[in-house]
Amino acid sequence: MGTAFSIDRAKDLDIKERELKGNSIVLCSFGDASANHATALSAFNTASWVTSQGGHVPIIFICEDNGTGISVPTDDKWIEQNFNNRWGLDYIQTDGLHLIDLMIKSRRAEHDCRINRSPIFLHMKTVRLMGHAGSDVEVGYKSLSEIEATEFNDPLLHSARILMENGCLSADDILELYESSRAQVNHVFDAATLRPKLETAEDVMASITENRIERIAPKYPTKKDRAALFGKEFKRMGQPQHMAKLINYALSDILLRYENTLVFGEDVAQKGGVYHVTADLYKQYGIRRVFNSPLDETSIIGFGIGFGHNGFIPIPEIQFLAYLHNAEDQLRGEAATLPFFSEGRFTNPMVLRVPGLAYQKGFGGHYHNDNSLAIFRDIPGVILAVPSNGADAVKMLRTAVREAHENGRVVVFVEPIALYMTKDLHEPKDGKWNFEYPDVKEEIPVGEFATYGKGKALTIITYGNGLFLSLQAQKELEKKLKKKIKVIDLRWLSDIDMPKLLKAIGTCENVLIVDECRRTGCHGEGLLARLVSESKKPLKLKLHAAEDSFISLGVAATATLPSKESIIEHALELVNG
Ligand SMILES: Cc1ncc(C[n+]2csc(CCOP(=O)(O)OP(=O)(O)O)c2C)c(N)n1
Ligand SMILES: [Mg+2]
Repeated sequence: MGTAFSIDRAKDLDIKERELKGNSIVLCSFGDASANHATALSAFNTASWVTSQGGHVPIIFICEDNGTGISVPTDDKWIEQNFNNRWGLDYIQTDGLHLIDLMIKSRRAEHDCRINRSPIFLHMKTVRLMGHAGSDVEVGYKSLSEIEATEFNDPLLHSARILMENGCLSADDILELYESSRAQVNHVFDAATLRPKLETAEDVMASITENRIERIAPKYPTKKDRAALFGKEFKRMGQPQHMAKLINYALSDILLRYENTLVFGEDVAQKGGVYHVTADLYKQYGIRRVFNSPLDETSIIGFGIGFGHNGFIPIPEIQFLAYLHNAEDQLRGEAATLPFFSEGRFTNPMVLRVPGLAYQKGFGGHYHNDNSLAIFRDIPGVILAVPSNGADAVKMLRTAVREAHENGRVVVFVEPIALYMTKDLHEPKDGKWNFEYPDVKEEIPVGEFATYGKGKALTIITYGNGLFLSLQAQKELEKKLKKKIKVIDLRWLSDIDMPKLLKAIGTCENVLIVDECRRTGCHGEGLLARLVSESKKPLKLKLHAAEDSFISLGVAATATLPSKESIIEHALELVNG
């Protein structure tokens, strides 16, 4: 669906990296049982939704209805009743056992789809022969008479009969066609079995991040272009600003530099996002590059996947971290696995922005303040960025887009909501969490962490809100300990450079990991294990993570989370204990 949506958009915007011709259409095939799947329903719904908004989604959904999903029957009328009358989705039914009907209806579907650039549901009735797969024994759930009745309706025999009855082919022609097809299949089979096999772990893993994209990032925009884009704001860009504003500037600049980038998600266009992070982008770039999605996270990432296939670098937004779970299969089962499945022939470059994590004041609860990134810990190949301040966020976002553009990578960019508008670090009006907008050429490479202080009494390793709180704690701890400590901001939670991290810990014995996420499955848990197994010298280690709880409302909103005070307490226990 996303790919279909990308076709006319790529043509309109004249995206030079586009893969599909402007008049292409997409054919999406699936079975009657699969038509019930949430992901499939999301695709049908979103294709109709985009059509209802005047958008173009040239796709033919072909449902091969054999009346069964492995052993579970589908009612004869189920598919027709469900899809026959949906707004924005044209329904065409065809008899898969009747070759001529099939050809006429398929051509009509293709013609209508190509001309109208709108979705079609082609319902093809057929049969299933010989069980679902090798290990499936039909007699376990079907009677012999049912199996015989189906065998009698072998589509191949029906097709041969129809071709002979209509004088298209003779019996000999059909047999010849049959044998030459057999030879062709055997040939392809032999070629496939002779191909080199994957043998080592390195062989297998290369394809997780492999890509055959040969792209380099476009030139930086000129000062003149940027001045024209930002208008009055251009002069103000030198002043220190909070993270939300800085990310907003960065997105504007990215859209200017990379003509193949798109920003979309719930409320990102006219409203400018719930936290105004995408404010004005719609005005600057228009509806073709900055647009609202339907309320469906599956489709948001689905759009991203499809646009990524067709030369775009999508920058979708999931409105809040907890809602990522509604779409996690798009990330794990589709986007992240595609290069692996295809030996890098296909990738889904994308930068998925996810405002999230806890500590919001006066708003939140268990959805809007969710504090778990565990879902991203076990997806191979996904880059995970969690900036802690505006300047880092800008530089990391640029890296994320370049990684997607040049290397086809999927980058998840988690923005700590509580720090969006934060300006002060130690005391009101100190302005220490406001930062200047970094020069357009500045980036922070994946895996590069930041170190605050050089002290050896203690190393705190953290990220996101944890960094903010640990820097507050650092000030007091150094007074209490009468010694200096250092705080490390990981910035990237994937691709942690362990040798460099161990070097940064250096001769320091005490290491406190501060993780704002729920203890079970948090990245700090993994880091703890790695430090134990990879450090050559014994370390005194402690993990201070959030409780295994959801976030409550009201005064207890931060009760389960690390705080400045609790960090100090754990640090003193570690150093003095
Ligand atoms: C998300 C998901 N759930 C379950 C399965 C296991 N599975 C594979 S095929 C199948 C039945 C599919 O039936 P249908 O969509 O009617 O296609 P058919 O095999 O009949 O062509 C199931 C349950 C799967 N592949 N993916
Ligand atoms: Mg089926």
